[in-house]
Amino acid sequence: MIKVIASPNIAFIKYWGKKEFTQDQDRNIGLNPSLSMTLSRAQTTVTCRLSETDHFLVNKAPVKEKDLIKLSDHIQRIADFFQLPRKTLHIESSNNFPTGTGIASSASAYAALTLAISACLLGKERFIEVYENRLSDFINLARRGSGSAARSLEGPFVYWNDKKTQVLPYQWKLYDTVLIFSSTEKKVSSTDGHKYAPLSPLFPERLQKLELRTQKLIQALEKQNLHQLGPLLEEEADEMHNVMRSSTPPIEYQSAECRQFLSEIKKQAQRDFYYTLDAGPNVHIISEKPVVEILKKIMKDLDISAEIWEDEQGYGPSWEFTN
Ligand code: 2P0
Repeated sequence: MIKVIASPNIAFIKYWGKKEFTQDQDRNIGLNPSLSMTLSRAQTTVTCRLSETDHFLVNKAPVKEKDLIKLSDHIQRIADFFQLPRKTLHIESSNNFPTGTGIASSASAYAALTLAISACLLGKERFIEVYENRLSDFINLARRGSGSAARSLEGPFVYWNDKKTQVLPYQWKLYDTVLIFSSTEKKVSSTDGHKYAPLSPLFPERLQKLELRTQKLIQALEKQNLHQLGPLLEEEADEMHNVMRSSTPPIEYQSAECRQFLSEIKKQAQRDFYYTLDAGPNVHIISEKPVVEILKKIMKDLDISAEIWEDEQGYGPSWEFTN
């Protein structure tokens, strides 16, 4: 049996809008390069072993129909890639963080699932050989399961362009404090959102601007300059949400409380924390020091509340074989 632990990542430059594809190997490639920070405290744990029949559990419950099809396809994809027979597997996946809440569970899930399924099909020796020499094979397989998973196999700062990822050579301890304003599942899935994004009139201009924004953001990471990084994070998150709002059909992921919180912190001229957002109403606050007490005070003054998840940068998955 193998046990794999992987963490989600928070995108600083977003993957929102993907290339059309005809072959599965070209699935889930962004229309622009993206860049993220891998987290560490939020974790998906996947165990996998050979079994007489397929048996899949997510957070201790049988997997839902649509996820079952996706997972079965992923096992077949991995078997095909390594030219191995598709075996039946017992897989259990669980998250230590609230699922479907804007902490990207599909990234950590498909990063962990890809490694765990591959280990079961390949066997220990071949798995280690591929992991050490051709990690990009696993990264590309994870990406075909869910695009953002390509950025969760390494850390902390991962640049993803087309079929390649690159870990940026910078060490900078950053916190991500997530304000979970809503834990209900989003009405429009990310996969549908990606399809609608290029239909926004803002999208062509966004693609033009992104290269410069990404360069500046990389410079900020290199210099460890939070006040250079922060405004770029916020510009990028706002732009993605404006693309969502103006796509066809339009999508509004932010809630009233989320907007209230954002407009309050935008008023503050001097701050040592900055926001970014995923495809949801929850706010990710990036800082160099813990800021949870400051955030609680702001929410108290606004008379709003949120569940808080405190996270920080991480270095990618860990795994162990057990008997
Ligand atoms: C990102 N998101 O870069 C962006 C920002 C959400 C907002 O990647 O269809 O779950 O599985 O490839 O990876 C969410 O999209 O979509 C996402 P699929 P995924 O993190």
